[in-house]
Amino acid sequence: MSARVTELAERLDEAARNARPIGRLSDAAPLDVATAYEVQRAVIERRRGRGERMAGVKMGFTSRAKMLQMGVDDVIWGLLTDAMLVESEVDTDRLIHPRVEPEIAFLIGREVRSVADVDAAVAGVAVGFEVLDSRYENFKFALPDVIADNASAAAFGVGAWSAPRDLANLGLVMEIDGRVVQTGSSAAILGDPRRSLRAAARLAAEAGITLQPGWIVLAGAATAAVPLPKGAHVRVIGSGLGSVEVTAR
Ligand code: OOG
Ligand code: MG
Repeated sequence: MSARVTELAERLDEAARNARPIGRLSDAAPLDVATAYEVQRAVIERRRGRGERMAGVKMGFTSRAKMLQMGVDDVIWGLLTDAMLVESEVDTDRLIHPRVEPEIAFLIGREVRSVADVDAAVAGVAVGFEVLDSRYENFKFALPDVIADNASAAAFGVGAWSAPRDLANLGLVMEIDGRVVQTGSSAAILGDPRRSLRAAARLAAEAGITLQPGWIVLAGAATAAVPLPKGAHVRVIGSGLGSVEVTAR
């Protein structure tokens, strides 16, 4: 690992740990996508060094709504650890400027040996949410910045798992304090969230990462993300998939 990758990973990791944003890396010096993914891996290695364990992967910018919101037009991915998985509460004091978005989640049931194998390896599907927290000032970044910043991953949660089923066109609703703030369809996620799952398997294979039993794959938000103020109660409902709730503390 180059000294630059180490240094950038340290800056991003410290920004997250102290909940203090930093300037965009790409403003200071050009950053290419490959180096950005090295930084992302180095950030995760630091977290693993503190005892966190890999819990899955997340896809980003798999819908037009997200690409338009953030001004980025490439699918990316990030890595999830067990420390990011929350049950009913998320602690926003530890975050900079959190946002929440609806997700479709896949549960991996057995080791994924190839991209062609990933559909059959799915043990469950669920509706989920993701709490994003860009480590960059004003939540503004270029593509390599957000890749290095682990695709803004901060926290996530999933509802009850259902048996694998067709997800091509599910209605998704996100409420905050009982008011609908976003509605969308799973079709917004690359036409079908399973395409996102396959993309995750492909990216994992390219990165030399094997999707493991018990890991979760977040397919990406079907809608734009919304700010998550302290005290907010969020509910995401997926038609036929039930719901998941979280309160921001
Ligand atoms: C990057 C994360 C994108 C998604 O579901 O598309 C993402 C961001 O919007 O800050 O998680
Ligand atoms: Mg997301």
